[in-house]
Amino acid sequence: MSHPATPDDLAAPAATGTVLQVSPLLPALEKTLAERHRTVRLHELPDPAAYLRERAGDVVAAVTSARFGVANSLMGALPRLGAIVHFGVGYETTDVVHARARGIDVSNTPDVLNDCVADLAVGGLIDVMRELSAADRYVRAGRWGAAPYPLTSRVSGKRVGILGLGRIGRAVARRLEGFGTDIAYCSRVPVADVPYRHIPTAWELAAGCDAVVVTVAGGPGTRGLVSAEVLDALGPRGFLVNVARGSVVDEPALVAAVREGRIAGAALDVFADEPNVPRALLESDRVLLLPHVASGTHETRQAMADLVLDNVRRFMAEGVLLTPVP
Ligand code: 8YV
Repeated sequence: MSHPATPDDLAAPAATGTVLQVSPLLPALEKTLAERHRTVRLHELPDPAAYLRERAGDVVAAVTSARFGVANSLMGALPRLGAIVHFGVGYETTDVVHARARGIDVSNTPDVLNDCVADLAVGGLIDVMRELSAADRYVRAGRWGAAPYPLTSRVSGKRVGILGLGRIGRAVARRLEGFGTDIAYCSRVPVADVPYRHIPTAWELAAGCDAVVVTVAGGPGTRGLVSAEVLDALGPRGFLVNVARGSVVDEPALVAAVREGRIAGAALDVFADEPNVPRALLESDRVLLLPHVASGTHETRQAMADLVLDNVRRFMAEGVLLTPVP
């Protein structure tokens, strides 16, 4: 949240220079960033290449979103760049290894979005199992009078698998405990101090569950983790929820599984090529389609914006980031 300058704000900055805004951000965040720091919005410049030719040496920090990241070529063009600050918990769009090799630190906005993303994952699970959106369409289409709505799948007491038990996965699990579900999870190594069953592979997780909720981080390490085989293991009575990244699911395989009824349904907040959604999914009543809105509440986006500003402030004042990526 924007606040008046304090003596801390006015302390001599460790990094004097320009903050380069690489992608569009929330208007209020853009405004505060520009009020507090010398900021250049690269994507709004008529000739970004000319700016980089002439002023690249001014830039000490870059602010971007999880969607856009910072390309290696841009890092290469900014000789004094010391920090990349992401709006969003995901940062797979920035090559962190490459950044570190150039002495550039990277931050994201962890934790502040856990609750909203988990709320939406559970909401999506209930929607797709109880067919809330489909039943709503049924009423609106005037079909209620003709025939009662078909029966749906019970949520409470079901076996739910969580793919990736990080901060968001745990928040999902905590909520699902309230539904008396039997919770298992799949992660590379077992997580200490959780009462849930660890399952070593995504295939085994899917095979033993009624629904799988994907919360694992995106990036090359998880690309296609939910494969055709995993979807078949989930089976015609199984549901998929994805609030992570579209890349984690083999989307053509998912489309085929939905079309052929080889899974019961899916709640999807993320897609392989956003904002493009495969036609077969648009035409299916078995899927809930959301436009990447899991963190999209006033409260959470404000908290994410605040954390971006705090990271920039800390870097400009002390040369270190507040929430560096692990
Ligand atoms: C945002 C997200 O929609 O945090 C993330 O990684 O995917 C979402 O919270 C995204 O950051 C906006 O770019």
